[in-house]
Amino acid sequence: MDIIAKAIIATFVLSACAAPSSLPPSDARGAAGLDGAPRMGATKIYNIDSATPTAPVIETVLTGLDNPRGVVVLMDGSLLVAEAGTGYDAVEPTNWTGKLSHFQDGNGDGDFTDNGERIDWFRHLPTYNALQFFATRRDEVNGPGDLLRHPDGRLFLSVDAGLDRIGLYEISPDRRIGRNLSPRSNMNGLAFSRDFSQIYLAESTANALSVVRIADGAYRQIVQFDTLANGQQSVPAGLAVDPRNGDVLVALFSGAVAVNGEVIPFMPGAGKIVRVDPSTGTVEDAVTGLTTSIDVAIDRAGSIFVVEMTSGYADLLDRTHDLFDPDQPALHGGYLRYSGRVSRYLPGGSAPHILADGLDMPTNITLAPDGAVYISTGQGTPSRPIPGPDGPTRIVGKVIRIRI
Ligand SMILES: [Ca+2]
Ligand SMILES: [Ca+2]
Ligand SMILES: [Ca+2]
Repeated sequence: MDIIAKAIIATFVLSACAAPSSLPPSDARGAAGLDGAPRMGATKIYNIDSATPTAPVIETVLTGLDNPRGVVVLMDGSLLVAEAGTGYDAVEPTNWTGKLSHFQDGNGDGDFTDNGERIDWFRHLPTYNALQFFATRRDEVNGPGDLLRHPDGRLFLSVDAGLDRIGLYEISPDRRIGRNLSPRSNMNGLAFSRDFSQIYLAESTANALSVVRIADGAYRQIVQFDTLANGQQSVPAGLAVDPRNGDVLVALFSGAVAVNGEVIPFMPGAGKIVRVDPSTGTVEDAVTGLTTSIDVAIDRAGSIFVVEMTSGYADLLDRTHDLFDPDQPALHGGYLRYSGRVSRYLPGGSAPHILADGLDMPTNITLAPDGAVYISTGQGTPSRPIPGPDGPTRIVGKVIRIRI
């Protein structure tokens, strides 16, 4: 059994909020995309930046995964990918399905899906579904989460294994799981400080931004975020460090909110990206009006990339819903499927460029050394029937690459 299996312990992020009541889907971003087409549909590509001669190219480089989350792109172009697993919380740890794997494009065809291109480092990390643990009424899988690679070769992986079983694990280059640097509130987003001596933590349940020193594990909370405009919790979910000045950008997902006496999972438009000075804890808005903003990235020029997981909520589930029954009706399962998107905000405050729309529940963004953007998609119980853009389909975890 993995050391991690014995040691891990926590609570869930996005389910830090109360169980919402059943309501129809809503979409504050409107019923149509920028091209006037329905928001829910096949992945669409926009080119609304007149200075960019070509549209972004979107490719699926990995498919068939179980809740891909953190992605690290190595200098040779290979990928390290954390998967939160299927969410099936088996009694026997050897049946756990959280994973950390290395993918190499052995045949050079641009994807990582061919025979021999996957090497599993850890195949039995913890996994669970928040629907069953916390009666969130949403299909939300947790387990291995965000992933960082230090220049010295060490990996740092956050793991949420449910109720008081959380960790930020150090993994040596020869694949040994070592110290737990932060057995605290679940950490859905990680980022190194610019000198790689510290790791910033988006503590979703605690609504806090914190930092841990790698050398000795010293922990400091930088700021606990205020509630948002409608009184809901902020639910920090992802973060990134501005390479120009060391500020920390934090994606606030936003939590449940009561409207006219009814609790809804989130208020569309209430999510935002905030900029935090880590030395003072000062917080200011960077991008507002977002819906379920789940991750953020920033490049050396100061362009901010934002991932919004969904545009609305739909088909809340009973706690007893059998997520693993392949004959269940196609239900969204709490969040409107195929309505996530990735946007880029250039420095200077002009309108965002929508790089990809109609994505199925994206969760993580990684900027590669060559400027490509990798997005993890397909949050939820793998193979569960869901409504798709062309009729009923099933949940599939993928990593897509966007070349701008
Ligand atoms: Ca290949
Ligand atoms: Ca291939
Ligand atoms: Ca992330």
